[in-house]
Amino acid sequence: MSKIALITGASSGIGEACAKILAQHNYDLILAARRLEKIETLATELTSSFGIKTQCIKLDVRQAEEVEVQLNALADSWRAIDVLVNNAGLSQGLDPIHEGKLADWDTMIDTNIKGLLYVSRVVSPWMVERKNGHIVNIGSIAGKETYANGNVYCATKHAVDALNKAMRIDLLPFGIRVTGIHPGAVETEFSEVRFKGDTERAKKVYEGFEPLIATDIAEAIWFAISRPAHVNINDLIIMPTAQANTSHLLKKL
Ligand code: NDP
Ligand code: 8X3
Repeated sequence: MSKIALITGASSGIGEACAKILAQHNYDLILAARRLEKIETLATELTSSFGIKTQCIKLDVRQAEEVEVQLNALADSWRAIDVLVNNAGLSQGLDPIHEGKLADWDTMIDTNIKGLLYVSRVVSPWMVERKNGHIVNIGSIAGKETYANGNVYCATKHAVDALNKAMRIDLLPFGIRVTGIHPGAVETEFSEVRFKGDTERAKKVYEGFEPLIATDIAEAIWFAISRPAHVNINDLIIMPTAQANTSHLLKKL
């Protein structure tokens, strides 16, 4: 029987790359994101290339009730989720704390922390009942360090890091594995979203060095979930070779 994975934020970047790698390994996939047409296109491609089954859910992880209703609408056979990848997340703005925009702060907190919690609150009891499952939380190097003007984004990813550790304790009696994946700079739609569609500014973030690509992170996720059942990868920090930490990035411009 094929395994089942639920990936949030599967419409681009790391989530999309993760869907592709799991499909190659014969996972049936529940793909969730706000941009339904994107995940539907991806699902069609993966179904025809790999013969897997897919479910697409138009989901805004910030909406607690929507998360509960949409996920609970899954048929019993789809609730047997083996892997949950809590990937949906974003940054908004890059302002010093005294100039930060409340709306940006709310969006990041609601998506990166509360969204991850809402999804986990529905899915983890299904794993507990089956005494089986693996939760992969996408944190960030921003969850291990802070950097200038990263303030609230860093705080949300520090929260993910804390939740990752806390989930591992609470879910220990049920044999559920919990892994934190913490990337440095990955070239995705991330900077375009952070700079609200300013593509020129976003492009500059990745100029002068070789950033990670989404597949680099998807491969690390696959490594973690494909370990034997007695092995848990607690935490992986994955950086471009050109990036030592959040403030030391070697650019050759
Ligand atoms: P992308 O912008 O390419 O992808 C983000 C994904 O999150 C999209 O699929 C988007 O889907 C989804 N998403 C955003 N908000 C919501 C929401 N409210 N409800 C549901 N889905 C949502 O960026 P990445 O692939 O880079 O980001 C994936 C994760 O990796 C994030 O958690 C990010 O913080 C983290 N990360 C990224 C790094 C980077 O340098 N790129 C480095 C470290 C961590 P849609 O818009 O369709 O809803
Ligand atoms: C994304 C990486 O350094 O822009 O989480 O915060 S960083």
